[in-house]
Amino acid sequence: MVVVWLNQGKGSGKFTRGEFRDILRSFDTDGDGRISKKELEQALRRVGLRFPSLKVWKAMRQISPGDDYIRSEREYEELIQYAQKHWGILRA
Ligand SMILES: [Ca+2]
Repeated sequence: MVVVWLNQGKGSGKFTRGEFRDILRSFDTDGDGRISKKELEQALRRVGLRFPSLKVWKAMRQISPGDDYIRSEREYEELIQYAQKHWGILRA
């Protein structure tokens, strides 16, 4: 599955919202159902974004201030919207 989304991403450089969500899920490497800052950083690096740690810091400051995790459905949704607006990796 990971190979599939990487190939899709390489074609256009962009993902659908559903694909991006799958990417996030696949980077929940410790399987605790939450995306930590470190896991998110690895995901962004893997899709080829520059300065992933800075991007994660800025995103988390807005989405979940004072917390190190994306954990609720609302936060997932906000992260996807944030990625669409700021990172240019999602199809419109
Ligand atoms: Ca996790």
